[in-house]
Amino acid sequence: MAVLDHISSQEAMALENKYGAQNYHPLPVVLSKGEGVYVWDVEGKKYYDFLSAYSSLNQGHCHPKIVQAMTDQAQRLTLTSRAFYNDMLGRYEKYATQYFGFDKMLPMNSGAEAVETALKLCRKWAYEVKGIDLNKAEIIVCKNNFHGRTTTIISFSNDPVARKNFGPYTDGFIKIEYDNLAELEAVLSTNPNVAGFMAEPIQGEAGVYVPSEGYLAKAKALCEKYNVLFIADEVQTGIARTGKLLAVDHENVKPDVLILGKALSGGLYPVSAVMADNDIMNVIQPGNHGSTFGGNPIAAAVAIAALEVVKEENLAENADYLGKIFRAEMNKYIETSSIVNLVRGKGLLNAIVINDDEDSDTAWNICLALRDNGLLAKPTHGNIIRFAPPLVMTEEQLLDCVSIITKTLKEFEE
Ligand code: IF1
Repeated sequence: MAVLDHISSQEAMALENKYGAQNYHPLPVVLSKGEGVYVWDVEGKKYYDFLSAYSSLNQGHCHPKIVQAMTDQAQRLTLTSRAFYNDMLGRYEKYATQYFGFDKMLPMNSGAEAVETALKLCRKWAYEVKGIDLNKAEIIVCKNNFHGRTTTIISFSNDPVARKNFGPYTDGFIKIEYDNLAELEAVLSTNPNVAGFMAEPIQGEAGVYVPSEGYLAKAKALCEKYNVLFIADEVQTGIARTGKLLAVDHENVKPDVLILGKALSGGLYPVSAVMADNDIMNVIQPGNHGSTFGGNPIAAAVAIAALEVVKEENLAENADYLGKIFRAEMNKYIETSSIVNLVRGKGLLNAIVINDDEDSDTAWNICLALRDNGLLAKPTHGNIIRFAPPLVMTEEQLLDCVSIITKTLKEFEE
């Protein structure tokens, strides 16, 4: 069998099970084509994509403008490394820093790499600008966080599956309750070695936890009061997903350090970035940090196109408008549902909580039934199902998805 001969779903899954590390438990569906809000499996069945690769495909699958930018660049210059300049990186950096309102950016590839970059930047700023004693810097993070899977990042995770048997762990992190300003101030007011506070503006993997109104603004104010950097991880909530360009925009908060990834490339290429103003970013000097592919010409071309699409197609406004319809329709269903307790979210980052134990397989079985009914989604933790369609969805398509979801949930009603 030639490597790229057509294969069935069963054959594709068998190959992954035999030759691939088993670091995931995917929903049993094998995709071979994506276009806009739709994906097709290898047998040709069509689905709505209601996960968007965890908010990476905000612009929809294979957006023609971004594909064109990628293929044009791929025939011109793909990679130079940072040993030399190229004609794309500076233009991308200018466009993206002005787009988000920062002096400088440090381009990376994955979200976790950008998080690691932000942590290193925060520590170096602490020693060279704030004046914290060397190797004493502490960074505050929130319990139930998800910031990636590197050894340092899982060192401050409280998810046993992400942490177990990966020690020894990286020091220098303090965990507090999410959405708890009193605890944040208690740590800030008693610990002079705090360099930064990093948080997701909405905790995605934890189950789409939207913090109290004003939490982000008050947290930023506390960071200013104690000369601590507020680091916003917008890898999942950014790029119009929650109904604003950034989730922090709902509270008009400018973080000291902004972390972006996923939909920064529209899901076509690994592109991430850290943004900050000069008084912070200028602590980084040649040789301090980087990556072979960081800021490569294809990443630059793809990210520019992906960001242009967000504005040209009013994706934030659309996410806000459709998100309100989605939650209103789901709340109508929940009034008479015995299987769903609540719906929560902002823009088109939402989740429903299933009326069953965390360790039950009801949410998983609901996602299998959704698949059979033509819609793909996946549980986050146990009894929570995240719903995050591409932001290019139309109202008609959204209402079609709502009817698929409610029809499927009714199959599980008592
Ligand atoms: C997987 C969920 C998990 C993120 C935030 C950094 C990163 C992520 C706020 C790291 C990545 C992805 C990872 C992906 C599934 C998804 C995810 F939260 F979105 F649902 F795992 F928890 N900050 N989130 O959400 O970015 O290195 O992955 O590019 O690991 O399967 P990355």
